[in-house]
Amino acid sequence: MSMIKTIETTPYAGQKPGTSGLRKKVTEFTRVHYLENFVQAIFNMLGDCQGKRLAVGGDGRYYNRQAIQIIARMAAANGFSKLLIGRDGILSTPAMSCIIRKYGTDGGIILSASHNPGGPDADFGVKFNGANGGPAPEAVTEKIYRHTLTIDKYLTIEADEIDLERIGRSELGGMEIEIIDPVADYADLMASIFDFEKISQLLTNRRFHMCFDAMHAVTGPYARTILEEQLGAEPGTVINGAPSESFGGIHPDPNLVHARELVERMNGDAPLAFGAASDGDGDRNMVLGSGFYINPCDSLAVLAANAGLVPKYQEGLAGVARSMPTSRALDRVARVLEIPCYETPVGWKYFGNLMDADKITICGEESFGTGSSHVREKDGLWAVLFWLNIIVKSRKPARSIVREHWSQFGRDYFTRHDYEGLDAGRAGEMISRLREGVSGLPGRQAGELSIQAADDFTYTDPVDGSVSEEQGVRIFFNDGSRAVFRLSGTGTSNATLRLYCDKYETDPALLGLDTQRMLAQSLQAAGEVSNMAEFTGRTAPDVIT
Ligand code: VG1
Ligand code: CO
Repeated sequence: MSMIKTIETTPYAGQKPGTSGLRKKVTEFTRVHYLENFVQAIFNMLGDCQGKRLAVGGDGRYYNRQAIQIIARMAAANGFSKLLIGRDGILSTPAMSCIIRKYGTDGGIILSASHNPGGPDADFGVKFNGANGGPAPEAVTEKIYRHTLTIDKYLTIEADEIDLERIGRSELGGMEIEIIDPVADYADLMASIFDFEKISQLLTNRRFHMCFDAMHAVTGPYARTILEEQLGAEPGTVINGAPSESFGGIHPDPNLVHARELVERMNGDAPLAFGAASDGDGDRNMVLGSGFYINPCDSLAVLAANAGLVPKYQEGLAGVARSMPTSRALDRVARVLEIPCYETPVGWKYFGNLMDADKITICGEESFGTGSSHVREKDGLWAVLFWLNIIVKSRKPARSIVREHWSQFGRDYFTRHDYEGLDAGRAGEMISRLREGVSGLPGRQAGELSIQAADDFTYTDPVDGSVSEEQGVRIFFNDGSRAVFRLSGTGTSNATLRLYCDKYETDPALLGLDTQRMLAQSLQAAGEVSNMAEFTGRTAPDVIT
């Protein structure tokens, strides 16, 4: 048994987990004891770690492997009995959730900054998931944070590096290490949910061509195994499929701007039938029909409406949920299905309790995230397989599925405008002003519209009663449209302001129009009410989705 070493340390300010774990620049994470402090704070939050088992893995970005070596030595010193690690240090976020649940570990540590870029000058992140496989709820991240403020020592051992490449068991300072295939368990789970036989018929049909853009990130090995090897899609269906430490120098963010190669293949003279992309850690998805962009809010609603076509969900859904800024398209489906629809704050951690209590089966966010109770994370590849399952069973192309959905339920036009790199003080002030004045907004005129209702979103968890306040300012206009303001909690420099806007239309003549035009009036009104131009110094957003 190796000697346990107690290393003295002092707290770092700012180790407060945001929407999804602690995200910082690599240059910050590699400061002396920085990562160690945060990891020890997680262990201190867990209490007595003797005999506990943990899963560890990440999205393959720069510093992933080094971080795993550090965490393994610290886990051994803290008394853990076993560590499950994905081969090469790889585990997508949904695969991690699957592993925790399948092997019943006491939790898992995910090394990822999701869609944020990777590399020595880019971003890194650490997220703790609990025994249910889901992101730690607010009460837990708060405890971890409090430990980071008082930390004065951490435990580690002196030991050789563990070999991350070879599947199998070994030992480190009295703790068992098991290197596992990162894909196999996840692939088995997918096969138990969807109609693989039917999907395979579709993917081997010579007239159906699709493309999956893994964006040089973690989903590559998963998509290649499942789509190409198991379901028989032609080789080359998965592009950018080898995870790289810097994600090939791009943002592994599945949207129309960053997934350029995919977007080109979906448009032009000979567009493919179906396209999809996933993000750095594999939990997000963007899906595209032939020359047709599918908004994530619509995608979520379509999946819920057609869940009966998927073997796992054919008995029906317990309920559904969406994050507050996500359009209300899902609510309309829930009403028809006569199931409850919950509205939660932004971030996947709020869905966990609802799933654990069997209140919901499917949920999602406007930020390209959809998932179900098969794990406790959003799941990119799951959403893609869901779409393929619907396409083959309904015998309709993606575009027709969405168009018919709009004719049946009406269309919720939705957009998000991001203002990036803002001065944090000014952006914070803008939100506080809105918040303070929110009760005076109803009745006020804004541009061409008038305000009917406004509030600062507060969520009371229906399962444990915990209350989350200040989750975004909502403004409801007299034409039924809605605007939401909030600040991002995942950035690593300055502030990002998000303005979300949606509007419902049922007139058949108004279902296929341009989103920005349809929402222009509401966006204008929202800008006026918030004095956005004055606070941000900007006249246009940096990113529109
Ligand atoms: C963003 C999205 C949110 C998502 C979060 C983590 O958070 O808006 O919906 O849950 O990223 O996704 P924020 O606070 O920046 O708006 V991921 O794929 O980074 O784990
Ligand atoms: Co992600």
